[in-house]
Amino acid sequence: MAGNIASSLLSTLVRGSNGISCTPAAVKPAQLLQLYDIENCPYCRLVREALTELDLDAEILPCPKEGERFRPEVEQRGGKAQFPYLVDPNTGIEMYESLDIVAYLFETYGQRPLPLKWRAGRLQTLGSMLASAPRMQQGMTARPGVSPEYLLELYSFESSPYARPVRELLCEMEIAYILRNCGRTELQEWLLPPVRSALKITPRSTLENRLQLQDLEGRVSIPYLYDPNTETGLFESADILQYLSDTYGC
Ligand SMILES: N[C@@H](CCC(=O)N[C@@H](CS)C(=O)NCC(=O)O)C(=O)O
Repeated sequence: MAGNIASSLLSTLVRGSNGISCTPAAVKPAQLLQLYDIENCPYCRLVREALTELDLDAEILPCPKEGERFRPEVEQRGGKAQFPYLVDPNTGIEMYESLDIVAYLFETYGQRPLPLKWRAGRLQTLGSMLASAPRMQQGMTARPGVSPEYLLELYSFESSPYARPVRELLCEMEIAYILRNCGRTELQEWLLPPVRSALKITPRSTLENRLQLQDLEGRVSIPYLYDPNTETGLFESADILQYLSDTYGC
């Protein structure tokens, strides 16, 4: 597990502050956005970073290589197996191309100019490719798993080194989930949860998902998985990975 987190941390460091801090979108979609996604795909990462930065939730439909659960849907809807693929039931728009999707999200929901870093889109793609390298094949290829009846919910932010392995396993197992974004808006949130507890600091986030988690569990630590099928809520990436394998592995 230590090696797993170390290489995940390397991916996080490569992306600098991308996919961590957020300024919430001006408008929140009434219905969940749907993202057909491969976790370690550098293009998909860009879209998930934008989701964190805009504080937008989404239903993630994992499409790892050799996956049979959601891949065919993309081919039927858009005509080819290329990822990411965004479906927005609020506007009826469906689209390929990571940088077009990022621009669409900022325009439609952010309702603010596309930040400068996103205008240098090709540089972002290159940086994201470098961030994929340390994770190699993790989160890329399907492994057999059972499909839960109700959608799991993952409280996460894109560049969390602890949330990444959980998203990778969900992707490999082709388990669809609601991505509940929990980006950072407060300086104190950069302190790791154990340090916060030791110093008795409770950051006062205004983000809906962070407030919800604080109310639900009395603390905010990322990742947090809620499984409505078994009414189980879990912090700690290692425990979540074990739970997913035990509950939905074949
Ligand atoms: N220009 C596209 C490139 C997307 C792309 O090449 N995605 C790869 C995954 S990283 C893909 O769809 N490969 C086909 C496959 O996985 O079957 C974008 O920015 O979205």
